[in-house]
Amino acid sequence: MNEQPWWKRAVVYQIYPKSFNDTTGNGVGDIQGIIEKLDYLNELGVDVLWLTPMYKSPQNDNGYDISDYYEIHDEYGTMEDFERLLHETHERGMKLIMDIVVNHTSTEHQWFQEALQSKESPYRDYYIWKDPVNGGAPSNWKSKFGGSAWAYDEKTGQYYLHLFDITQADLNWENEQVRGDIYEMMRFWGEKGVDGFRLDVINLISKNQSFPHDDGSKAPGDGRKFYTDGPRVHEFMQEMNREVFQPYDLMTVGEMSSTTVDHCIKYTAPERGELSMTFNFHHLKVDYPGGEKWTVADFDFHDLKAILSKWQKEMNEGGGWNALFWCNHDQPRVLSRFGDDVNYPEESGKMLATVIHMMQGTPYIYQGEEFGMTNPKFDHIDKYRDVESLNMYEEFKGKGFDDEQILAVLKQKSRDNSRTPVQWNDSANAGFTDGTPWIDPADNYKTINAEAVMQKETSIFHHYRRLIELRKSHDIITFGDYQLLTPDHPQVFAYLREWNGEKLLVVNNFYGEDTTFPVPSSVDTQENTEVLVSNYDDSPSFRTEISLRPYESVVYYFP
Ligand code: TEU
Repeated sequence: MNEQPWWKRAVVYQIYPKSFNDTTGNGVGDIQGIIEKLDYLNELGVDVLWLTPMYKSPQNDNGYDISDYYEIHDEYGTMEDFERLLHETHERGMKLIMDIVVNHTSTEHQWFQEALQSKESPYRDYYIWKDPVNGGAPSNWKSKFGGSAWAYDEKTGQYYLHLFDITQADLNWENEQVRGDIYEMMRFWGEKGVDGFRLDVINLISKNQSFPHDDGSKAPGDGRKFYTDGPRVHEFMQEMNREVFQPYDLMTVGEMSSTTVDHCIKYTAPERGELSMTFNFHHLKVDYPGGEKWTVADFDFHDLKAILSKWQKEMNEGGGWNALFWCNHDQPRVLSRFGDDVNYPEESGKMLATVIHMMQGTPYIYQGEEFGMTNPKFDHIDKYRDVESLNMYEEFKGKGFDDEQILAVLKQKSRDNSRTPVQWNDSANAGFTDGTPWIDPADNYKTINAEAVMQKETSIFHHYRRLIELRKSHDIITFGDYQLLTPDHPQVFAYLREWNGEKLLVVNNFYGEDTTFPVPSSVDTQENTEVLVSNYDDSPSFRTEISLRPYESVVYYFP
């Protein structure tokens, strides 16, 4: 197994710099703030740090709108600061990957500014421009942040495409020069010594070149089928791999919007030379009834198990590789979403961690998840910052909803739920800043904070440490086959991992009531086996009928 790439055994930690740690007092996190916390991250035991975009940006989408790929955004620090961070990370034996956003640039990027000058500009074709159709937009596609995906430019009389915010113009990947410039930029970061990339919405870069109307009966104007995993996307990934990833030996993770298992196998099967691994979001849509995100809803437990299990099984069989995660900067906090952040924060936080960390793939931890950060439950629209949330607020106001109704949805679904400052200690502003934070911390920071959990041996933090250690000592966690044992149990998510004659039985109660799990007779096990990890200090030793307390989670290892 030693010929396996290093990142298969790795655990990644995601840093959202804006909310991580502020050392200048301007209310925004910075690079020096990350450096200060490297020892903490090292103690947690993670192998790789992923930084969301830190490039120069007008920050309309918190850095996913890049205006210069070669510069560090000044609120975060300088290029020298970045180089020091990279050095200090490497000194501690960790690696660092950058977030690369190349589906679009900010409209403030020089390429777009040049393109705006005239239709003849050499940069015009760097973006996607279309003439009006019947005096309106070229197609009915919608932006993912609300409204049309096309914006009209008065001066030149054409529309440009923006799948996200109006200030995020989609690049034209059909243009070879665009691709060449992007690869050159990526090599610049490769030369600096970064260890890999997380590639933002990379499966959207190849569009159906007729940009057709989407008449889909369920969601007219959705448009996704014309640009998701599009016609030339695998060709582009292979080109990028040859031009950049291979020469610098980079680890890469693609963020795949609305993708399929078949495509993700193609993106990640090693012999195809595309990416190391992929994020997909299907398991995080189990609280979108009928596909609708903007509604208050419980999650569908049956679907959650089915979807995660499908990806475990099919990616393994197809030779692909999953990135495993519950949360990121676009998702609500997992503890508030699939756990119980009021009655069982410790138990459910640990249980959720175990569920993901015992699966096949490379786990990602989102800042603060390791000690049980929750949604902030903001009760006023003034507290929200995210462009998507603010757009939705306006859209729903326009449809006649009142504040109370809209806030109930944002409280559950807003991306700001995971963007509040990391709660370092119980001092003012959770120890994140001496100034005024760009977004308020959740007010539970007095009790839920990194300092407190590090001192307590039985805390969620130490549970995460243990899970990370186990991945290093038990290859079955990384490589074993996967089988779901409880597709229909109303409360239990239990699965079996098998590898080289070893077995791992992972049993989790997803709810606040006691329950039992009768181990299927097909699972050939012996009594009194080792409990590898659990979330109660007196978890039962193995028997064929396992009783579980609220959110109880036990992992049995059969060598
Ligand atoms: O997100 C891509 C994406 O489509 C979603 O996760 C999106 O935020 C969600 O569907 C909205 O409900 C990536 C980045 O992670 C995100 O922060 C950026 O805003 C987006 O791309 C544009 O660059």
